[in-house]
Amino acid sequence: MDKYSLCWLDYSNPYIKRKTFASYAQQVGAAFTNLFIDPSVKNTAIANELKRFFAEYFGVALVQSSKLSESAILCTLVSPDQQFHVDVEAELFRVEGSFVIRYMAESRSVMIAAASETGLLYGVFHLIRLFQQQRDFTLLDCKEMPHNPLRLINHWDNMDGSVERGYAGRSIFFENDKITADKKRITDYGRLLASVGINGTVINNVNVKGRAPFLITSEYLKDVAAIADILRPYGIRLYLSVNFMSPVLAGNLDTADPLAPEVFRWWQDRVRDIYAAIPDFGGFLVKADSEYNPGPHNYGRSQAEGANMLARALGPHGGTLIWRAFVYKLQDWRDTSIDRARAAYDIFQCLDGQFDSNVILQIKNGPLDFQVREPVSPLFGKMQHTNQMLELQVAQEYTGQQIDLCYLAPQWKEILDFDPRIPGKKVTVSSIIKGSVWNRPRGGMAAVSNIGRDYNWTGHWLAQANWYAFGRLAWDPSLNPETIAREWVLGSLSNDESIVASVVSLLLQSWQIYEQYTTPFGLGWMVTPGTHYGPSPEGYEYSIWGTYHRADTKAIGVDRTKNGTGYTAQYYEEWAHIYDSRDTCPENLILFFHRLPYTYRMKNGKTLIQNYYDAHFKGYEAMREMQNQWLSLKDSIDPQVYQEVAERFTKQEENARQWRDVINSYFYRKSGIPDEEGRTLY
Ligand code: GCV
Repeated sequence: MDKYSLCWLDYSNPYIKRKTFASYAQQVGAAFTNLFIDPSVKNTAIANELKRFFAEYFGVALVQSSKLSESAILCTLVSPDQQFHVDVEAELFRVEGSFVIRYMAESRSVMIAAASETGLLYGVFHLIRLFQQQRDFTLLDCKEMPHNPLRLINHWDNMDGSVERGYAGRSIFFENDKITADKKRITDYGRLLASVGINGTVINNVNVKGRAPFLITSEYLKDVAAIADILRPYGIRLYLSVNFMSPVLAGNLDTADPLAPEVFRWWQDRVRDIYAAIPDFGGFLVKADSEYNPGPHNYGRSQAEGANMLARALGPHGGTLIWRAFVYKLQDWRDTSIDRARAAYDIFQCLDGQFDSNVILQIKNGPLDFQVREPVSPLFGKMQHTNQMLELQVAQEYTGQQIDLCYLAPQWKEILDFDPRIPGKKVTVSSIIKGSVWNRPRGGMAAVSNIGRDYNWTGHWLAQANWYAFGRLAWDPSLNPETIAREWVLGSLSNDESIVASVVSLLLQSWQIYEQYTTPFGLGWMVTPGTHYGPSPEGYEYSIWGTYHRADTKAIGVDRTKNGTGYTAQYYEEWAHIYDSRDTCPENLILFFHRLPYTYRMKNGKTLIQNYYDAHFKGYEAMREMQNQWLSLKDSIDPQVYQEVAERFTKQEENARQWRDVINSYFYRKSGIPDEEGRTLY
């Protein structure tokens, strides 16, 4: 069994109990002695978590009783229709997972009320968060309702135990084509997910290869069900990625044509077996017709025909079919008429209205692939008759691979707040995916996981903050990245205000700094092919992957305007117009939309190339400042965390220096234009 940290649920961590903690703990200890759990509650995780927290954090042994008492933490189940004595809106309780936390002066107790056991559990974790913030408990009065119905983690874990784009060790679920026996770790995984409100997990890679197509067969179902059993008390439904070709790969059919009756029957049988083993099974996630994965296009069928066939097999059992919009064709780099950025919209927009009501289209945040900055996918807002989900990547595939510090909540927040500017309608990506804009029955947020079997789960200790932040934003997209970062630090690293402020500031700067020393202004794609870490300016330039910048001696970038590939026309008029013009296009995306000469004058009066040089020199210096800021925390935080993060910063420094020098030298050699400030170019 692995040894591992409990991240933000390590209640005995001494570093989060300093300064004013002792007097706060004394107040809490004096105020609460009892625990009342509604007798109808079956889920023991609720009481266990509260007792554990009080014991380990405050040193208080709560006494559980089935009678209402004073000086207690009370967990009460309510029915949305019941006139509840503390006057909470019925509407709130109709949304699964909602809860109320309130201090009740008469009984000197804190009450958590929810309509479901999962809601109570979420309330418990929220109360823990509030205690970690040392809130005045006599003032507690909050209502919480999850914004997104589905808050899903996607693991890209393979059955051999490897993790595609995994930077934190091997899979916590699989090893040697078997499901792992480390049930304890999976229990703590469930606690960590539930503590931030995540309610679904897809445990296997969307590239369903090796033995993975057999996960839905009797060979593995018992073991898959064992994982679902562990996660159930934490309100987490299990999902599986499936290969569209499964009837051929794992069955004995010679076709996977979605319109062939025997194919449908085969899936119906598998689904029936799955629900017999896992009654609350969530559903399937499918990557089809993409990067060598088969799909309905193999049979001349549309994406909707493929998705609906699977959705109809799942539907009678209450399952959801999540279909990824990450579909594009491999291309010849010589062919400038194809623009991969257009692919998802070109393939899916015309299918709006054709997907069944239990299908959700899972759309990556940008049109390409999780670059440090991309415009928001134009599909958000253009699929009014289709359930949609936003797909983010918590794993830092293109953003430093959990070696470089890159807190992504600020990026996600910009995406969630993006308004596609539908004429006459004020909406945001966040309201669209929730489903409320066009009354869609399903929707939510998904993210590619960044965890593995490393001691600290995420490779870089501070990358835990991304995992945490995804859950918090999926629950409440109105939270700001700073608040989330503070919560995470308070639960994980320190409660000393000066340290909290320092780590929060490191986190908040890190994305922009990473962008500066890698590929600012929306350029993207200068990563080393295959690994995607470190610079390789032309690594993808002459490849099949459709991610070109087409730099020559005069200019760089792809013209995606109406005069170029026409990608901008996929947006509503207002954005199309803004992006089409060099003058109005946001500069942080200008090289995504425009092909520009190196001598193009940017708003600060300097040329594009000078801005590129400056960004890299400044980005590197800023990275060094972050490193020094971290080093100044020595002796104030856990020595293991300090040391391991310091080691990551050493590697990040090498990486940032490499990016600075390779990219700057590349542009210098291409353009022949020196740096105005005479800094070294190679
Ligand atoms: C799971 C990118 C990654 C692949 C990943 C793919 C996807 O291309 O590099 O590793 O495959 O995205 O999202 O399906």
